[in-house]
Amino acid sequence: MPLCYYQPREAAHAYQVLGWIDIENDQIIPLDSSLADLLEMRSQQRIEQINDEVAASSTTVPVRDAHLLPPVDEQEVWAAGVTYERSRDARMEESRTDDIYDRVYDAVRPEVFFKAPAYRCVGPWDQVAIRHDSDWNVPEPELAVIIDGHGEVAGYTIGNDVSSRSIEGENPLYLPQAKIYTASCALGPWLMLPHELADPSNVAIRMNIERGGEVVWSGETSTSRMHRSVADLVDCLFAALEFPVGVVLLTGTGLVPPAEFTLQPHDVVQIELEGIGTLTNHVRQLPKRTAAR
Ligand code: DO4
Ligand code: MG
Repeated sequence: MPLCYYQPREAAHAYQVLGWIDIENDQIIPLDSSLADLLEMRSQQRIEQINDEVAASSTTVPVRDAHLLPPVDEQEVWAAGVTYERSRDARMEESRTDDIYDRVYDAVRPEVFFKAPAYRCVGPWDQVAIRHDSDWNVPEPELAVIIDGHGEVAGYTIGNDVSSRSIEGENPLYLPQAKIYTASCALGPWLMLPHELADPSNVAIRMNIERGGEVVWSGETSTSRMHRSVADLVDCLFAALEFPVGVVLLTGTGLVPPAEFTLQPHDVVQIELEGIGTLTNHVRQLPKRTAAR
C-alpha cells in the first residue's frame, strides 16, 4: 500500500498529514510520523514503524475527502539528465553546443542537478507552470526515487521535470533557469514502498498531453531504456552530500515531444508509470514578475 501526504478537504486550516492508502477500500489511514521521521530510519525500522502506526490508528479518511499533496515534506528534489538516448538526441537538437550532451551520455559521471525544495513542488491535479519568458516548454515524465538518509531506496513516485528547451538550448549555463522556477516540479500521486514495485528497471512510462479535450501528443517508453542504473545515480548524488531526512531523485526523461511541440496554458499532462499510478497536472503560464524593492 502506498504512502501519501494529504490535506482533509474540509479542514479549516491548511495542514498536511502522512497517510497509508488502503486502495481496495478507498480509505486513508493517518500516521503519526512525518516522511522526514521515517526517512531518518533504516528500512527495517521504517517498515515496522509504519505497520505499528497503521495497527494503532483508530480513524480512516475516505480518499474522496482528501486532497492529495506531493509526497514530500523536508526533502530536496534532485534530478539526473541525459540518461536516455532520446533525451541526449533532444538536447543535441536544441543546443548550439551539442557535443556536451553526447559526452555526458557516455561519461562515468552522470549529469545530476538540483531541481526543487519540497515546498516548491506541486502535487496531483495541481498546476505545473511554464515561464513567461520561454517559448519552448515541455513536460518530462520521470521515475522519481525516494532515498532515505542512509542512501537506501525507500520508495518510488512519479515526477514531472517541466523544463524550458529554449532557455537551456540558448546556453547550457542557463540550465538552472530552464529547470528551477515556481511549479516546475510535480510529484505524486503517492509513494510506493520498494517491495511494491516489482522491477524498477522495467517500468512502462506513458504520457498524454491534452489540449481542449483532445490528445495533442502521446508517447511511451520504459525505464529499461535508461542508460544508467538507479544505484549508480544514487551513489553519485551521495558522493559528496548528506541528506539526513532523505531526498528525491528524478531519473531522467525518455520521452520528449518533437521539436515543433511546446506546452500551452490549460494543457493537461497525464503521466502513467505502470505499477505506481498516474500523475495529472494542468498547465499555467507564470506572470512576469519584478523584484519588489
Ligand atoms: O541537460 C539537461 C537535462 C536533461 C533532463 O532533465 C533529462 O534528461 O531528463
Ligand atoms: Mg529531466
